[in-house]
Amino acid sequence: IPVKYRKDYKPSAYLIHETKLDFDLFDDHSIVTARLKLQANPNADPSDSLVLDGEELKLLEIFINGQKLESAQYETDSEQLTVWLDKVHNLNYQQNSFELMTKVRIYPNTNTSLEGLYLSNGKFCTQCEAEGFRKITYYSDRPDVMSIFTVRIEAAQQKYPHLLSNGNQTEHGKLANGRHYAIWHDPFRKPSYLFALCAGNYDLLEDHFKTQSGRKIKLEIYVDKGKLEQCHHAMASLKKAMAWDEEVFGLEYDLDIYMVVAVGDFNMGAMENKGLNIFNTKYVLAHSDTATDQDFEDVEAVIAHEYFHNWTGNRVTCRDWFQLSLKEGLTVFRDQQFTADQTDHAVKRIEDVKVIRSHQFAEDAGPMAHPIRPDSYIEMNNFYTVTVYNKGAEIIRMYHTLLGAGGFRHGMDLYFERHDGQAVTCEDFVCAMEDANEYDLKQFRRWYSQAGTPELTVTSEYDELHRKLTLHVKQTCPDTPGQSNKQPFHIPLKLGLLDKEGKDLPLQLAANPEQLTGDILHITQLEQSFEFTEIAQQPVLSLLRNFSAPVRLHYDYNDHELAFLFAHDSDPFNQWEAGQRLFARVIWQLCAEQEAGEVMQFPLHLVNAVQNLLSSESLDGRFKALALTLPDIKALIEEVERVNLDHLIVAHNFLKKELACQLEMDWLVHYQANHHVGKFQQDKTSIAQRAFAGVCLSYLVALEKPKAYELAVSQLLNSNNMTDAETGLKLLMHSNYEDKQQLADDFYQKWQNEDLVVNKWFMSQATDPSDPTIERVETLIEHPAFDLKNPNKVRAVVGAFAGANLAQFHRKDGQGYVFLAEQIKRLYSVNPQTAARLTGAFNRWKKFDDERQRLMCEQLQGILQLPDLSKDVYEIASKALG
Ligand code: DPP
Ligand code: ZN
Repeated sequence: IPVKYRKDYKPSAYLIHETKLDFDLFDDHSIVTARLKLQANPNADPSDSLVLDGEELKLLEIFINGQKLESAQYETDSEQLTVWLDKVHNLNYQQNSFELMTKVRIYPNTNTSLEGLYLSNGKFCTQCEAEGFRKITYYSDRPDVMSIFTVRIEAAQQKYPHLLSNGNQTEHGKLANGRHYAIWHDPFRKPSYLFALCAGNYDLLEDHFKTQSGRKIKLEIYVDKGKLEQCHHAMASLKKAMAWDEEVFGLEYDLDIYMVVAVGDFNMGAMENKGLNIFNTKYVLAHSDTATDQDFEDVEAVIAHEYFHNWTGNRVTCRDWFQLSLKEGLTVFRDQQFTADQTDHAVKRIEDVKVIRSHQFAEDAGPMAHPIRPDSYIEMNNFYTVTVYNKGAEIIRMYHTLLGAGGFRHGMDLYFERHDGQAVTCEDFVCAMEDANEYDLKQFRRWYSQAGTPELTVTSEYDELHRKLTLHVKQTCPDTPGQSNKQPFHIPLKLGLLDKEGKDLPLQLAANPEQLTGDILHITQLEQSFEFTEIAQQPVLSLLRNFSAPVRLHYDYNDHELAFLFAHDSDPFNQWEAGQRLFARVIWQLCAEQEAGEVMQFPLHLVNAVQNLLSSESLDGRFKALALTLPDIKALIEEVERVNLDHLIVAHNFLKKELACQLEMDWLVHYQANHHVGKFQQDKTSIAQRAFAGVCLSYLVALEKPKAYELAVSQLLNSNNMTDAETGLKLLMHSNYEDKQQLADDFYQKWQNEDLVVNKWFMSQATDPSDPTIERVETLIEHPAFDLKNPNKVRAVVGAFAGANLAQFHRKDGQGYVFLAEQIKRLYSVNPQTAARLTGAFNRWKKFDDERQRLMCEQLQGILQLPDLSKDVYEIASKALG
């Protein structure tokens, strides 16, 4: 199985100046005619053969400059078309441009991979990133080949009244036999991965946006019939995103029309095709009856993300797929900033860091560890990862931290000034930041090349006599597959020193003042010491404020210091962090007690800390909800070399239940004060109250008392919004409530026509930690609402089970592993991408006990034995076994 390497990059031998595509769409096949204006690339090695990518295409005709090619002049295999240009008569292919015409037949109706052109709920749509365009026509399917596209679409008018592609519609009309056509022209050069086509019968929401320069942009959202009422939030989000990008980055939209099409069958969240975004319905549709507050926030974020790609991704794109983080890390950072501005900076930061700790740290420490700019891959689709996206965004955030908002903006301006219209590299981005700010980023570049999560170990000494505080900082980074002996990173360590009242003391270094910028300490060496002067009293250290770098921090806090930070830290991220550390310490202590065969002891000092937080008048409800949530088990697992999962789960449950008991009245009082049944509102205060009330209810349900179950049942049945209903449903499904099956059945009856709600129903059952769940999940995949071909459904049942139900997935008898492997076997030829994602659930097998390790490896080996295994799944499974 071939591996692709970043170092092997070569420019394409031929450029494609113009791309004219004709689509003749029929229910059972489509004919695609491509007319490509090609020219030898002056910046590449000359070649006598033209090699184009193409997969699953039936070549019907091939012409060059109007000359029909004979079989001796070209060849096709399962991946490529090769034309021996030197065998084509009278063709001066080194000097002149020439036209290649191909006509192919494809079968969108049987395309279940959801790459290329396919049908979703009776409507045509495309997904081309990363390498799906080659399933549509023969092409140089790589991001550095950019072309002007003109697209003609023809289809039956009644069934497919809307015919959409990128850019502006220039023509449309009726044809014989009930067919019609439309022609679209995109004036911006683009790579094939940004091509899109949709054809179907949709409901359409129309609006417009006036840009800062006064241009009026048409905005259109296309959805399945009957879903119009669920589009208004997406439209409002789009307008907010457009305004934000003008305001914060001075970036205005460029075409006259911006379209979003929602489809139910989609591998990713959404796709930023030029002028024609295609979205998973999950990230467009939102109505308070069917979507939670979190769903609303997610829709807003993904709408913004894809919109922001118009500049960071489309106007400036990637030279090759190893550079993916160039557009994704940057665009995730931009959408994070946008959401923070719309909601709450601290809450958003905490949510983003939770993703890093639970998912990215795990990836960075596992068999798939890769730098944000990978050096090699077998299947590019496997590299749309939390590392490339979310750690990539953390790296961009560090520029922002180091250079300030103004410096970051200068760097962005220079980046666009230099590279608008080009396909570039991560290195080009670093250079723009460096040159715009005259800032040396030589060492900072290591964040692009070295994988693994750096560890910072900090110790401190206070010298009362000389009013000095000395910090000793050590950095290391573990070996990762193919990389050892890492060089030190440039790590911005944001910190504060708190006096007895919790106020921040002024920061001043005794020597090397350049090592401190404001409250940022520059960690650049393997070991460094810093001396802070004029520190009048022994301070409490608040380190890595706002999670200023994607690292693990080790500092030996005692309980008293953590409680102090939890109560006083002016940095809300670290305030939350202190609480999480307090909880984590208790959980590990409870594990140790089990290990030693002792009775678990609940430490009463927690009660005070939690009670203070609960009753705080100044803290936001969403912040409280996050601070009262126990650390995620996945993140905890990443804190230790190997885990006794059974003890960890027992400890986690014990702590939750003890906190529930100790503070029973408090949970109830705060629940009642924050849970409202009256008129539904979705302002910030109401959202915060729902979040807070939801956490209070989760503690009450942990009491396992009839009274508490009644509250949850009442919330589920009487709520007038999906946030409250889903919270009630989930808590009950995960409890021992005896009538929970009846509640589940009723919920399904009520919502069976809303796919996205049915997915919540699936998920709440698949994540039930109790023992009969595997058997239950076996029945769910037989349920009429389940569909193996629909990734959202697969994720809601199988993905949720394997990724978010640790107790059952890791059941001791290995049945959880068997179940997952069986689903991968059913799926790998239907949808290789989604099957590969599922396979990743085995990645952390080394964390567990010998028996679980053995059981997981057995399943991975079985997967590797499968006939015609897709390279997507092969790459994940083979790397997992190492
Ligand atoms: N659709 C994916 C995203 O927007 C890939 N570009 O991140
Ligand atoms: Zn993206």
